Amino acid sequence: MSELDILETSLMSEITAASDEQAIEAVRLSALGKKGSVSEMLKTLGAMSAEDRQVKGPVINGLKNRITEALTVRRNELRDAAITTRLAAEKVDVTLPLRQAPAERGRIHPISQVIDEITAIFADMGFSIAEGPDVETDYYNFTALNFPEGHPAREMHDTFFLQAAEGAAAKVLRTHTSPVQIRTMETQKPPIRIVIPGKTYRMDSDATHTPMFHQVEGLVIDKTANVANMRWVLEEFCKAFFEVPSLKMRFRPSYFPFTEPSLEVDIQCDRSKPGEVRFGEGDDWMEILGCGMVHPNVLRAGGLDPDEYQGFAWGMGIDRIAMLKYGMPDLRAFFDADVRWLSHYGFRPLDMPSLFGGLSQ
Ligand code: 2U9
Repeated sequence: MSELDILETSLMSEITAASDEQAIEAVRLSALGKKGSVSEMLKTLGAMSAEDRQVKGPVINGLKNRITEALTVRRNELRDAAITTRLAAEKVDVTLPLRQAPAERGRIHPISQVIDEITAIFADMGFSIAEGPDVETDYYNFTALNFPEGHPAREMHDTFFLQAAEGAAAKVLRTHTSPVQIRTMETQKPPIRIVIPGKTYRMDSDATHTPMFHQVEGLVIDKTANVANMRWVLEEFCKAFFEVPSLKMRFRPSYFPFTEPSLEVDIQCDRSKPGEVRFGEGDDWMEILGCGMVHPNVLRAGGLDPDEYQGFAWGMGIDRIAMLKYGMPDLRAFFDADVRWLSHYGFRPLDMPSLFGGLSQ
């Protein structure tokens, strides 16, 4: 075997053995690079006689061409194999279900949902939403609302008092959202139509009371507001909220310092099935809210003349009506921050309640 044949055999077996594109490049450099074995042979042609060159030239060039061709074939094989392996590794199963986006996994707390439902109903009737501070002065929480100094109704509210600064009057955690109505009356000219959802605080804690709870109140003030208007607003609200076409209401006389007359409202319900309450049917009653005509002293405290303006107001506990509507048995679970409870009772974030799209879907 000639030197050339030995070299060719050895290079061909190196080409066959190359297992990736990097290895084939190494073989190419060792044969055809500047100092490669085949390149070195080609260089010997220059020093040969014309006759020798005529014989050896085609032989060495033939070797170079066969090696070049073999390198190209093997490089293409290796490139194709690499692509096939990569495609197999990066295969995507488009039939797999999508992972839920965070916005879909999250749930709206039932209290937030019920606040959204209530405000959607009143917004549809032309009311605005008003808000105010949780920490209030004694004046806005009591005095302006016709609770006289030392009046037993102040104790009725089991108020949380905050530590007073030197020489200053103690502030309170608001016991109702009513201070917001006084603040609104002070700054807005009637007609006023507002609803006020928010957190309220009373020193009370048992199976049916939590120290922080949620209320929604409403206020209408103009020159002609009357009990008949109030009755209509509350009846429309209850029908829309409990999603029933009709519903009987019963008004009973009551007492609140800030309204005169004051009334408590019951709605018709059916409690004949254990563990279930249905509204708008049956002949049982359930207390749902309190209301009344705004007391003249309260109008005066808000800067309005009771001979010119009159108004009505109402209030209800959000937590209780949320439990009634969605059948949640334990009030305290509302505030436990238990994700298992929330994923069961919570609402989908993009299903915003509206009167046209459905309140609770
Ligand atoms: C102003 C004038 C009048 C708000 C009212 C009620 C009746 C009422 C309770 C229901 C259950 C609170 O959560 S609860 O304990 N509220 O019955 N609230 S009238 O009357 C106002 C408020 C502000 C200036």
